[in-house]
Amino acid sequence: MLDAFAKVVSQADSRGEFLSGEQIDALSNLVKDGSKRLDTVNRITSNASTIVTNAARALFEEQPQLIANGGNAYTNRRMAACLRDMEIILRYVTYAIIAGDASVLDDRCLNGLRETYQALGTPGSSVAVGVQKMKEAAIKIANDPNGITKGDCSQLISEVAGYFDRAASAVG
Ligand code: PEB
Repeated sequence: MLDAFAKVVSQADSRGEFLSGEQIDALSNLVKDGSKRLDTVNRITSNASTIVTNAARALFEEQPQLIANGGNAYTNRRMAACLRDMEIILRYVTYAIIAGDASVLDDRCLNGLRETYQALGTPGSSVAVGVQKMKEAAIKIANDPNGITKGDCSQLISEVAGYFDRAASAVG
């Protein structure tokens, strides 16, 4: 598990080199825009249960067979497992955002997840749709201009979108 700083150190060390100017510049920008990152994680984290619940509701509206008798989210136990899975994925996405690096998401959440769903008979493509819905909601919340210093967050938001896309394509 790496963060943006540890990653650069590990890359440089594997070549036995000092950090390059570009690497230092990139980290310097990351520090400069650090409050945007912290605010984004704070907003997504404080709205996690809303994000998960609304995404699940929208998923079940689009794919009602999941909650029909015999569906993959039918019974309280499976519904709870489904909501829990979405929450786990969202939690690891927030870790990746704060770390500025996808490795925590890859190593601790996505690695082997497709195979787990295959073994369980859970449709990964439906999980992917749920993740995309969480992405839309999370970005809307992160981009809300109310109550926050306004600034250009486009780069950070596309990084955030990338972590959700990564999670969706790991299972979909
Ligand atoms: C992954 N999910 C499930 C299980 C595991 C995971 C390991 C089996 C064990 C259990 O039930 O607890 N666990 C989860 C995860 C990590 C982890 C992401 C990462 C670190 O440790 N069912 C649907 C939807 C979808 C869904 C499409 C969007 O219809 C999920 C939610 N996951 C779902 C369901 C089960 C499950 C288990 C329903 C229960 C499957 C079953 O027992 O039939």
